[in-house]
Amino acid sequence: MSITPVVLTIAGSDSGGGAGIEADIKTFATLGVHGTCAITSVTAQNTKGVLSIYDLPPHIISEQINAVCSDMDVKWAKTGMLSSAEIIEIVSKEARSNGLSLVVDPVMAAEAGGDLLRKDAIRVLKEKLLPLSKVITPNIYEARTLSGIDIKSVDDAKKAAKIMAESGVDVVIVTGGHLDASDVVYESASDKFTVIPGKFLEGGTHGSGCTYAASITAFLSKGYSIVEAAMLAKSFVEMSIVSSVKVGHGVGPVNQIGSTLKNAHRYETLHNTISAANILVSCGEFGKLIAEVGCNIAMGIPEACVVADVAGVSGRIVRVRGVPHIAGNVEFGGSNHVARMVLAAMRFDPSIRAAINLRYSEKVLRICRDMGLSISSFDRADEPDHVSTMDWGVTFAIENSCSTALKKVPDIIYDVGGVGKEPMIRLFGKSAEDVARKTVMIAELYSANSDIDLNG
Ligand code: PXL
Repeated sequence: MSITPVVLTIAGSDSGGGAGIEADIKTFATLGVHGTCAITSVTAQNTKGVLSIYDLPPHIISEQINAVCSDMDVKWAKTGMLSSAEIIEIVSKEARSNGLSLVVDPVMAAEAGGDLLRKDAIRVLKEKLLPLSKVITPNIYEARTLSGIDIKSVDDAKKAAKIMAESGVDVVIVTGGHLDASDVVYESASDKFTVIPGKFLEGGTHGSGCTYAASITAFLSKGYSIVEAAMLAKSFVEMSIVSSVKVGHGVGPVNQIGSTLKNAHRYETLHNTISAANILVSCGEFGKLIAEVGCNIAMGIPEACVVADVAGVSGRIVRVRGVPHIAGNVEFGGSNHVARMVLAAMRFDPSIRAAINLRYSEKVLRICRDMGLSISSFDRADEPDHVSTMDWGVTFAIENSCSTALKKVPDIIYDVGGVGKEPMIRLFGKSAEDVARKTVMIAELYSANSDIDLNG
């Protein structure tokens, strides 16, 4: 068993689940370290702002820190909201006595507004906590308060970092989310600056500062150097912003696990599609259902919105002397036509994530009907100019499949072709394996009922 680092966050709770302790613990879990916490204040908060704050008594904060540190081997800790001089004093004392290496996020205000640090506590923060800190991560407003420099450029951020380092902190990182998106890292021992460029991204930012400091703490606990940790933390925050969730009416919370989940979905989807392709080629009867243009089976990740989010067979499934063969590999972006059909179906029902195209015949349609599958169709003659046929055809067939406002994706959508266009049957389902299993049933019934062969 590998050793999981244990890290501690000493911070406030955000009832809205966006920032504070909640952001820190989600960050730690996503990055594979064990997160522990000492709660300093409870905030009643949502995406629109802070409604009220209740500070916990200092001895309870101290007992939480000692409970964790007396049992677990904690080296790195992170501080967030420390709202009063009294709290800063007790946290400084406990950090010192437990030998903690501190990453201090000098939190002063909430993203959506609301003071989180009393003005009279700033002096104590500078005098008691900063000298103990290994790393501090102020944004430009916090850096201005701590250094007296109004930051309008990277050069101003560098000047401010040097002034803040005079308090005894080893590394100052002025985060640039409110400037040009680049972070300035100042290592005081070597008097070295590193500027880490960034980009502004679409998405909610509530909790981005907490997530940044928590992720630096996690990376430092894993043994990365400070510049490596700062670069990794920056890209982690960027991914969390891109994946932010649309909840509430104010500033949307970042989503630390979004990108990890997307990767997990990609793995599951690829695996399912490979298994489906193998189910198909293990069925000899399936050869009879392969279209002239070949077949493809495709499946999208739950959040699919482009062809690259849909797995399919790069060279299609083809018939060689009557036997089905996988040509190419199952990969994301491997299918174009079937992927577009999947994307169109998912817009109506996100649970219908997979499809296959099959050789058209009246007999196959009849078997599908007898199996109780729902069927709809489109006519290429109705297709407007300058549209993707798959997108338009599937959308048309879904919209015309039932009269209710809530449209259901039919199991089967077919068209009888057009000039130079092969007629085709398309089967939809919740997963590629689901579609493959239904296809095998159709293929077996097709082979078993040669007497009702109309034109297939
Ligand atoms: O992002 C700073 C911050 C820290 N801690 C708590 C917060 C916030 C911002 O909203 O609520 C508890």
